[in-house]
Amino acid sequence: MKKAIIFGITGQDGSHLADLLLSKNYKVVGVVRRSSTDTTSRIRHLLERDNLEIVEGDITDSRSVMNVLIKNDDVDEIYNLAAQSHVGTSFKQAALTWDITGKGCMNILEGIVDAKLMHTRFYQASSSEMFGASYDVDCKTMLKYQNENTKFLPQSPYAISKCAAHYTVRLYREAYGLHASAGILFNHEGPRRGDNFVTKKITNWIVDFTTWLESNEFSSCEQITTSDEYIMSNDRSLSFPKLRLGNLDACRDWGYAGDYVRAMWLMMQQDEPDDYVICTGETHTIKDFLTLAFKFMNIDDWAKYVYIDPAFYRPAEVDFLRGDSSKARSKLGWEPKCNLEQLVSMMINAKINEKLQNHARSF
Ligand code: NDP
Ligand code: GDR
Repeated sequence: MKKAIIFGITGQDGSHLADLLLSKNYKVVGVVRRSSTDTTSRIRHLLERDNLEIVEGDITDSRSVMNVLIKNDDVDEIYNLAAQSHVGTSFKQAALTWDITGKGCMNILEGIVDAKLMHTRFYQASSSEMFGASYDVDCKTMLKYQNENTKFLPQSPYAISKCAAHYTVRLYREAYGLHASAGILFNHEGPRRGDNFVTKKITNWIVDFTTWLESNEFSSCEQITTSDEYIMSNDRSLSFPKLRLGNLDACRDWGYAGDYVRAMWLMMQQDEPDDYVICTGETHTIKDFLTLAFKFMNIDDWAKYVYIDPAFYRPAEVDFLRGDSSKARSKLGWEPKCNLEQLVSMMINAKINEKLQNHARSF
């Protein structure tokens, strides 16, 4: 039986990766940091599994990382998915982001070398944010894209930390001969996405708004009106806050998280370590995402329900991301299965089901 350690198992990707590895009969050790409240909601369905062990640890604390490695010196694969992963937050907590997202990776790699786990394979969660303001242009189609050869021009403390971790992986691979790979993953979402990322914010809001309309027996949008920041009944006795968002013009290459953890695992099965771009190859603006999501409510004019809040603008933005995953497709045989329409519908339906279950539990 293979053994894997997942740093970041309580996160979106960590939970999907745990599902995948357990389905492949791995023994999984999940590292969870101490918190005053429970953070295991995304892996609750796995907690009773015999092959899953949860241990306490924090990647900013090299001693705690070392303890996990020494106790599991028969580990085959280590996945570092732990990070302060919110780009906007990284501008407000830059040093913390550096400690976790940048130095945390080095703590694990140092631990692997010090504990002499030279047989162990290592995966680092690198990010398309590392490209920042940079892209290449296909001279035939004139389309912009990023692949493994595109230079990095990071636009946030998060992206700078990810670049540092990415270069550390390359250095430790070359200097110590480690089987260390980095997946340069473009945005990937799903029902388990954190609530303050833009796709989850939009899909959650749509379900909450629909519930508000239904609970007040508004059968059509003609029975409501809007003010600057609120949606209201025509007599103004009832109100619901508009969807508050920042920059709607940025382009992102969005895929489904469940597809992307398959790529992580495939990288770990290769004879040689390497870096791979993982993406769909399609790009859409936040406005496109809004159009698709509001279609679910049969609303065309989403702009009436959105309030642009400067608080959600970032000091620097990544305007355009569209990946080229040709290398992963040819070398790993990987391709995404879920398109953007399916992703939007999956996220909205999951939120509706979650609400229904919570409602049923309250009776
Ligand atoms: P999440 O924010 O959902 O999960 C982050 C995980 O890291 C959580 O389990 C969190 O624990 C854990 N963590 C944070 N700080 C520490 C720490 N000091 N010690 C140990 N664990 C810690 O991120 P995702 O699952 O979306 O992303 C996984 C990784 O992939 C991240 O590194 C992210 O930066 C990267 N990435 C993500 C992309 C995406 O689109 N999702 C795209 C490209 C890269 P807790 O539950 O306690 O907060
Ligand atoms: P991103 O994802 O920064 O690409 O990082 P996010 O969903 O936060 O932002 C995407 C784009 O939407 C714009 N935006 C808003 N974003 C948020 N969060 N909230 C808003 O209200 C809002 N309004 C507009 C943003 O400005 C941005 O342009 C994600 C994370 O998972 C990273 O960890 C990962 O590395 C990258 O994807 C690839």
